[in-house]
Amino acid sequence: MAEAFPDVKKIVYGGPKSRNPLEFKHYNATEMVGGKTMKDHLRFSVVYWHTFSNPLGDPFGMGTALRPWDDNSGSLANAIKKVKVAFEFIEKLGAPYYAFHDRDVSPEGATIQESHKNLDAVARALKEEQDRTGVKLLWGTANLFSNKRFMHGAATSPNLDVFAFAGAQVKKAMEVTHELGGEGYTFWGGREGYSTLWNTDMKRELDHLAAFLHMAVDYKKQIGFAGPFYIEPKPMEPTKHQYDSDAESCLNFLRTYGLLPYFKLNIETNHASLAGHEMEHELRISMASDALGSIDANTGDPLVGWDTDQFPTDIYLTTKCMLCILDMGGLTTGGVNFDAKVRRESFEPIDLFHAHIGGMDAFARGLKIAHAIREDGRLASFVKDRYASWNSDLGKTVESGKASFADLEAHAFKAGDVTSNVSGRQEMLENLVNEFV
Ligand code: XUL
Ligand code: CO
Repeated sequence: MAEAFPDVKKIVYGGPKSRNPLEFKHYNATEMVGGKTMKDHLRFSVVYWHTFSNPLGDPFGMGTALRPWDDNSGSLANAIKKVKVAFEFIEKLGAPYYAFHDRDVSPEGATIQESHKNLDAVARALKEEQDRTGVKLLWGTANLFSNKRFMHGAATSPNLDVFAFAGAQVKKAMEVTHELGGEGYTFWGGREGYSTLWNTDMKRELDHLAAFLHMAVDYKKQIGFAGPFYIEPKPMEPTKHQYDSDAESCLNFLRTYGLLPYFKLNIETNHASLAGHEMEHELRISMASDALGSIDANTGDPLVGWDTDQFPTDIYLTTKCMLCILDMGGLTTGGVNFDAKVRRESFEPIDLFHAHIGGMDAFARGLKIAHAIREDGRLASFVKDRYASWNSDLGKTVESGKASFADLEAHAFKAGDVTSNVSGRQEMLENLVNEFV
């Protein structure tokens, strides 16, 4: 088969002075940062859906993307042909991982049995290309939101037939993910939420979702799938309220239903901003429960109210992400997964390279800056010193859960009115970070 990107050679590291848009300026896969290669720190992943299957439509207009490899037949043969294109792209880019939904890679058949067969056929092609290139599967997932049968949700649908269909689909997607050596499996509740509470029994829907996820846990054990499950929070869109609204609501749900031991969170930047949080907030709150698994690296546009899934280019954003990731000791099964799409106006195949190169460079810079901030140590010591009063005997008693209100009262009576507050020094710390950016 002729190459899909004949004008693009393997993307190499050209260094910060390079003026070649098809070279990395900062991402140098084998360069060591703090005892680990950039490749191992960042674990970049390309998503199949936006990169190879998204025609770039928006609510006001049809797709604009030029994708010469797509004959728009929706046929199995075309899907298998596209696998080669995808791996040519990923290999030339030098990303070690990819991620997919079942329906991005293979077409839905007339029956679910036929859909399963289609997926098996494409999985064989994916396996061949994985073996040929060494590119690995970061995670798989099932698309439980595009087909009209999922109009009321999947695991939270009021219709048990839909719930069962979704179960059959996830079962198969888990099997295929496992066969392909996937390092994790993601649940994003595409339509698990509601549009109006007039027609919704919320408690029952949450119970159903938990039952569904428990079945997934049982099946994971049955087939010996060792990787973690990820839940990907998102507050809204397409429904007005999604049950997996943000990290805290996911953690509460998982704990309530005894699911937390089996799940970590996959945090996406644009979803965090739709939830009214900073990405860093979502990452830190996940880390507080030892539940940060992976990130969907993208960004929104503050002036456009929806999930625009743009490529991340903001160095402060990537620095904050990498500070969190380094603070937790690095990614293990997770990755920096570009759940991002080129703009509708960037319709040529080459734009896919520009977008990914920019995202990878932005994260490489974020990594280097975050590492330098940690090496410098001033930021961390400031935070540590800010809590110095807690190193007292009383502080230790409170933190060990042994103090009472009477102890606090005795302390307050003795200390009198508080004169010991010190400045939070926000501006000084912002300046300090700017020394490194
Ligand atoms: C949707 C989204 C999904 C998930 C996988 O906003 O982020 O693509 O990442 O289903
Ligand atoms: Co995502």
